[in-house]
Amino acid sequence: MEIGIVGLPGCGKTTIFNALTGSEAETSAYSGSRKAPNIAQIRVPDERLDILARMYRPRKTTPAVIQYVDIGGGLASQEKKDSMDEILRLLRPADALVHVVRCFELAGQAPAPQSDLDEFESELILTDLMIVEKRLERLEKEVKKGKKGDPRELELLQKAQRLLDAGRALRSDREITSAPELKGYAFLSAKPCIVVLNLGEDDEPGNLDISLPEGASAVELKGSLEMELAQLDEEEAEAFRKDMGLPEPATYRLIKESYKLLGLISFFTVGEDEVKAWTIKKGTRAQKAAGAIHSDIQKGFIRAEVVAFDDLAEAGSHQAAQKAGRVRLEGKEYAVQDGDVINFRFNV
Ligand SMILES: Nc1nc2c(ncn2[C@@H]2O[C@H](COP(=O)(O)OP(=O)(O)O)[C@@H](O)[C@H]2O)c(=O)[nH]1
Ligand SMILES: [Mg+2]
Repeated sequence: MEIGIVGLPGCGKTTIFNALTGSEAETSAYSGSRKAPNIAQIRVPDERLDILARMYRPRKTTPAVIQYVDIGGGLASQEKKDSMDEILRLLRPADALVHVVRCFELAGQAPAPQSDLDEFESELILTDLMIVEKRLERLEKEVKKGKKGDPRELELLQKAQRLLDAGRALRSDREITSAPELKGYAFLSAKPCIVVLNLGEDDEPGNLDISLPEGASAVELKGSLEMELAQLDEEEAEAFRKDMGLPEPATYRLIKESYKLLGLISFFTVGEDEVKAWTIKKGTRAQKAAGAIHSDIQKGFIRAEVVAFDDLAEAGSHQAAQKAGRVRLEGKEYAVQDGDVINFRFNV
């Protein structure tokens, strides 16, 4: 899973990137010249994985990972065409966007979160509209030349154009976001979006009255503070957090929110070799989930031996869970639940 960090220059993208990943990428109040994108992977924090690791003492514990990309720069209206292509190329693979909004004073400039938010949202919409219009033009020319094309694609693009023209993001239109015909376009406004309200150190959370874009959710963070904490070593950071009465890094909320927004869940595989978290879409069937591990397991699927994490943790061991009748055998159509600990039985 990959998440692109976007927002107006100076909103704190690189700061949030550092806070999330513990990196030390250079932040700047003057983001005139664009630098190479910052890319880093983080381990998805999950207490359940830690508990399983304590139970099984495996040689290796592997968490789910999320990749964050901080691309810098703006979008359509502020950038030359080639840099826009570059931004699109970098953002295209992203599964979701984190849209950072400045809520702190920067170099004497008072924050204007609502108008910044709206401005950047319009950038996303405008960028998509440009892509749609270019494509529709091409299709029309092709039709004139006698080529048929895909009528469904045309219909969907026309619908997208209507929405975008009306200033609406594509993300809340299910028909558009789920259409296989449009997947290749990777429309920015169709990606799930989390708004990060980047607060100053002294701001009280919960005081902003912001109307969010359609289909987006919001998380408040103190970017600079979280970045400093993320750059400390674990013990120091913990001591600081205790002092300030912060239960966990605020970035955890953002990561959890990303999971929820993307409709993702985790299941686990356990053993002496490895305890591992796997990321799948909610509702995935057992046989398909097996494919996340290996295509052979999916192909040769026989049964899934399943125990819910809570049952396993309560029983204390797999054996005890089995005795208590908590271990079930499920078939290929079973919808895997968040926290399932699974042993797949399969033929090779
Ligand atoms: N006071 C305060 N300053 C911040 C915060 N986040 C970023 N900044 C400052 O704002 C400027 C721009 O931040 P940066 O992360 O480089 O923004 P970017 O252009 O979106 O990548 C830098 O000078 C940061 O130190 C914050 O939460 N509080
Ligand atoms: Mg930056």
